[in-house]
Amino acid sequence: MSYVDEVYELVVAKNPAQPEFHQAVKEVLESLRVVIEADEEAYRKDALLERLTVPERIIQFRVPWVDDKGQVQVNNGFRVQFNSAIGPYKGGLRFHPSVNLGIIKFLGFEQIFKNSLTGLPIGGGKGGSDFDPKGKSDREVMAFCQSFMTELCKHIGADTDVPAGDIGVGGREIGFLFGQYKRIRNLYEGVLTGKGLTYGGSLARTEATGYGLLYLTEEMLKCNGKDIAGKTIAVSGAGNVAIYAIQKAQQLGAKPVTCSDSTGWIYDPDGIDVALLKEVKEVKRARLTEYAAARPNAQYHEKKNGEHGVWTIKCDIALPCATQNELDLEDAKALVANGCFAVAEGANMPTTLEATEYFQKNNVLFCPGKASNAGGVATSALEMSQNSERLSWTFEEVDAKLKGIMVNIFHNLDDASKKYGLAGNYVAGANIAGFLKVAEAMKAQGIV
Ligand code: NDP
Ligand code: 2IT
Repeated sequence: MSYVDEVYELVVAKNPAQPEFHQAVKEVLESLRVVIEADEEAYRKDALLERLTVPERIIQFRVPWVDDKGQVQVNNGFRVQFNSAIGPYKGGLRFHPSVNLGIIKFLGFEQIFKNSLTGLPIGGGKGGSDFDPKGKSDREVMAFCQSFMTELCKHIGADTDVPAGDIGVGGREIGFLFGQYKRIRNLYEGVLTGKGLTYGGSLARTEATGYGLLYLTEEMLKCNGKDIAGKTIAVSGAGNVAIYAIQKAQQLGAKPVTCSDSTGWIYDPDGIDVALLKEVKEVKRARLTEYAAARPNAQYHEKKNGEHGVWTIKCDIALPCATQNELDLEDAKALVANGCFAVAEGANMPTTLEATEYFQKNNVLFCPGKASNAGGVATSALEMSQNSERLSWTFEEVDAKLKGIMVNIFHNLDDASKKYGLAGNYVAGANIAGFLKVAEAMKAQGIV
């Protein structure tokens, strides 16, 4: 059996009931086949792939907190420190009821390659909890965050592991987490990114993932003889990534016409009203029904099981920005039938493996999240640089660096795909380019 297949079987056997982790590993290993098989014995002797797929450290802990009724609640907390070959662990925290160890491992594994692609010195990690911030008071969120950080602070630090936001973790949560870290450790350091601007945050970090997604999409289109201006875009999600993707798409002359949340979705044929969307989601933390109520031409659809939501709308470009496996084979078929020619992932692994294959077979330009959503973590690394030099850069400086990084990422994966005879396969290009740097660093550092 080939080394790649052997390691994949081992991962499945040793990590039972973690389907998202298996899926992420499968995608990466399939892409690496051409690289590994060219030098299989050396990789096997070093157990490079086994070391790559086993996290350096997993921290799992109890998070007890008291709700507004005086009831004690208990959640599970996780931090997976996956790979520190090229820098301190770096990656977000996700607070969502679906969070379990397998999901955090899939996200941490993806983060290794994403962070490598940014060209910046950051290793891969991820964490989170099955805590649901929805419907909780600010005091409850604070109580949870303080309890979560009381344990997490023993394992992180500006040069060790630097968490940030992800689903359910935004500016409010980062503030509470930072306050508790500083209080317990008595250290004012850049231990978290996505901080508020008054206490060490970077301008443009809030916008970075969505803006970066559009910078990369624009470059991918340009290199394939297409222009983003005038294109209709279907976007899913209505959170941090989706909102700023919609905003930048509009600035580039495109027309995003959809968004969605966990309970329903919007089709707004006039184009999404970003100011209204921000008011509903960022300020009121309300449902999209409030968006529809304020926009007479917008249609609101309740989310139903097995229904294909935003992907049934005719569009040129699709940007999935909500969550993993939200775009399946049926959705891919509907998009292709409607003339969609490009897909770039804002979320982490939103497209199933079958859907990805379908896009590739049908010549849809497809960019995987580990490349197209890397603008968030890249700007987090820029926040770390600013914290280290105790200076703040202007919005324009950070935004220009972000754009340069995204354009560079696209060319790196495009070049890697061509070098290995897989031109146009940006999934393979991203995985190979991300892997080579990490593998080189791991080899140089010996068996650790
Ligand atoms: P937010 O919490 O800000 O927003 C998430 C959005 O997706 C919300 O609209 C939410 O709905 C919706 N959503 C979440 N879970 C589901 C679900 N199971 N079904 C349907 N809709 C769902 O998170 P982000 O925007 O930060 O993250 C979105 C994606 O982007 C994630 O995959 C994340 O890992 C990825 N990502 C985020 C980065 C960042 O910097 N924030 C960087 C790179 C990737 P509702 O409003 O109802 O909660
Ligand atoms: O998935 C991701 O890249 C993030 N949630 C952002 C991580 C970070 O450290 O900014």
